[in-house]
Amino acid sequence: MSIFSKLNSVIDEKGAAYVVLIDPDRKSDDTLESSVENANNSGVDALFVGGSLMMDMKCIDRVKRIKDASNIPVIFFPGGVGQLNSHYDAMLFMSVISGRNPHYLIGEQVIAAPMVKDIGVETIPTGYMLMDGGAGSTVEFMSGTRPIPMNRPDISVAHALAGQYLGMKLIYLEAGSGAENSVSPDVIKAVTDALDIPVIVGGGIRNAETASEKVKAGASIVVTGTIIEENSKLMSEFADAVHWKKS
Ligand code: 1GP
Repeated sequence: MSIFSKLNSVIDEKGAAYVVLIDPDRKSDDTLESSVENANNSGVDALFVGGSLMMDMKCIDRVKRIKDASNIPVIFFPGGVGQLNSHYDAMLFMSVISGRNPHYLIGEQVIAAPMVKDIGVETIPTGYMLMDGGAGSTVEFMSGTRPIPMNRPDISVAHALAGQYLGMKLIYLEAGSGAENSVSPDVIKAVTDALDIPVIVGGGIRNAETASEKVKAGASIVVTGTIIEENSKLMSEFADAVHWKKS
């Protein structure tokens, strides 16, 4: 079964999937194995691995350590083609569709494509939409793109629909890591009402109540990163809040 099908079965069975983002940068070096073990035992459905900035050359080694410790899918969440390697179970093959920077719309993807074919990793076509989370995100700076204003659900819906019609299998609504404001329920509801494909929501989600608000508004996958770096014991609370369909 593909990783994408597995995610879809989780969404069907549990209402929504809970994903933890691990940044394979040096700041996570000492805690990698313990975070992954916590995720294995806390009802986390998958790990996203990636970050916008790598401050040393040990990314590949850390991804391998994550993969070795994990018994849930390890999915590449690319900050750039330089983080591609053969240790992932699948990758979000993303395009920053909220932006107008050709390099992040198609440039990085063209550089990556022959390597992706060589590695043979499963690709999940994903339309990535950067939303204005109020804090001026690293993604905004690194991608050289403007985020979509949070108070304009109509703009978000138009972008997300364009992604769906281009054949994307997932839409990612991203407020940016450490965002002051996570993606608003109004935007999530407008986008998920209009779309037939699952929507991922991440950025600035710091407690289980907020995670629950995202799934109630229509999110199919909720991602947390920063709060779990601060306190990995919260994973099971988040998993419980996101898995709203109880068997
Ligand atoms: C993943 O960028 C997010 O979409 C993670 O955001 O670090 O704020 O949880 P946080």
